[in-house]
Amino acid sequence: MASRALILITVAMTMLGTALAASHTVGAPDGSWDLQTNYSQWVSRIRFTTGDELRFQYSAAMHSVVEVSKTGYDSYNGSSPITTFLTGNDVVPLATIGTRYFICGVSRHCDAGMKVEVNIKSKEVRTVQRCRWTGNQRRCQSETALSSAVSTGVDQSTVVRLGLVVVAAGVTLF
Ligand SMILES: *[C@@H]1O[C@H](CO)[C@@H](O)[C@H](O)[C@H]1NC(C)=O
Ligand SMILES: *[C@@H]1O[C@H](CO)[C@@H](O)[C@H](O)[C@H]1NC(C)=O
Ligand SMILES: [Cu+2]
Repeated sequence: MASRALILITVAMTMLGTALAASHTVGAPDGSWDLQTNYSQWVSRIRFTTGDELRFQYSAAMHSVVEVSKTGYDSYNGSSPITTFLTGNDVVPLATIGTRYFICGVSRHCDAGMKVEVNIKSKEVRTVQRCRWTGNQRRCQSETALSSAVSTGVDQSTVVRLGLVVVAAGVTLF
């Protein structure tokens, strides 16, 4: 019985990881990668976690995407790019924790606001278990939530919450 429980948990974790990786179209839904969108406002509404991806959608004739260092970002300088994207439908996987910086490579577009700074946090799976006795049966409910390791210690786990219910009838599964 113990090994069956273990398999159940493993499957649940894998599904969580896949199902909750998000694709963030930059600027969406109100804007896109353009000269109008306020990107600091856009990022403030989103939680970026490892495994997510950014998608830049724009007219390739009008704009580009240049990933730069913080120095390049702060000085609107794309002359030492980390990566340059030009297709108009560029996907950037966010594989690791950290801050990444993107600007438009077209002259003066960065100064005009086409710059976005993305802070990628870790994906942390937390399982909370509650058990209750009814007669001689023990029922356990296990809730798995995704949260992010936030340096301030503030719990912001409510963004995505999946309830996983495992009922153990008469046996202790966990
Ligand atoms: C973008 O939005 C932020 C936060 O709402 C605001 O402080 C800032 O002034 C805006 N920037 C521009 C260029 O409108
Ligand atoms: C941009 O950065 C490069 C080095 O990365 C530097 O040589 C160049 O002078 C910078 N341009 C401006 C306008 O600051
Ligand atoms: Cu541009």
